[in-house]
Amino acid sequence: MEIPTQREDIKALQGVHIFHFPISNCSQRVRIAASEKGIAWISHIVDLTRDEHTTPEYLRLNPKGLVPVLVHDGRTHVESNDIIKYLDETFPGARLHPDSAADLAFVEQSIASSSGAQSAMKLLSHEFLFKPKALKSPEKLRAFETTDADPALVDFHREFTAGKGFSAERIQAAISDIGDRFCQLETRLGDTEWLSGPAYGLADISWLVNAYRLRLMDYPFERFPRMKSWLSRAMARPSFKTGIRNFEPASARLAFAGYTAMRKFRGNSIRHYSAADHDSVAGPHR
Ligand SMILES: N[C@@H](CCC(=O)N[C@@H](CS)C(=O)NCC(=O)O)C(=O)O
Repeated sequence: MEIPTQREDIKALQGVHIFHFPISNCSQRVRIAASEKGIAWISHIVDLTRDEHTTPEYLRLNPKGLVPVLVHDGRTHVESNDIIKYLDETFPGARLHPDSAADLAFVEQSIASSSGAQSAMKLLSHEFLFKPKALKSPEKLRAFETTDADPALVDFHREFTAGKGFSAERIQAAISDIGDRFCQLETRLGDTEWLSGPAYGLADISWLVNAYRLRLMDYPFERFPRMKSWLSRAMARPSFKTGIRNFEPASARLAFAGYTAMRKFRGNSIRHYSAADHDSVAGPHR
């Protein structure tokens, strides 16, 4: 989605510029698409851990205070799933959309589903991976609340910080949301090699970043065997390395693995919540 640009410095940018954060799933989506298309781009890191996405300057680039943002020849585009479609339509290189009308309809629908999954993905990521680092101190939260950031973004961090994580009900609802969407993708993979159709494409890119994120949390992929095998195949592509791995600090991977192992040991990992969701029994310990 293109949005008007007020910043003269942005209007002056030529070529492809991506404003992103290394481990943000939405940023990963755009980097993978750029890599699959063979697009050369200029990187602008927006450090979410330092709240660089809520500075007045950044909010003049994206009033929602979110990454990623694509600037192409001075024009600003937001919403990662729209950006990957834009890159596919605008640039030569590999075609990331299928030929058949039926496949195209599925691609559209599954990309919309991936966009719809973002609130659940964000909640689960903060709860099961980012919590040790992302909980804001009361002072940092107060400072965040006084920015002009989108009220929904402020509410999210307020709820996360106030509860030192999310309630069991909120976690369970997010897991069910993802489970429902995964069921549909699992069915699709019974008919086609890739989510996009016979060839890897936009639907795969859009979901890969979510599936990979869930894998880091030790999501029970054995319940979705086709998704599990699809994820391994998608991760074997060079664009996974250039779009995700190369931007993932080893320290972050270690921290995620350590936190995930600790929650598993304590009996309140995503696996425990998912089992409760699956069996409709009482939830895990908090
Ligand atoms: N619908 C947007 C969602 C973007 C989004 O949620 N970005 C996250 C990172 S993945 C963000 O900027 N979060 C900032 C925060 O939570 O403070 C898109 O697909 O681009």
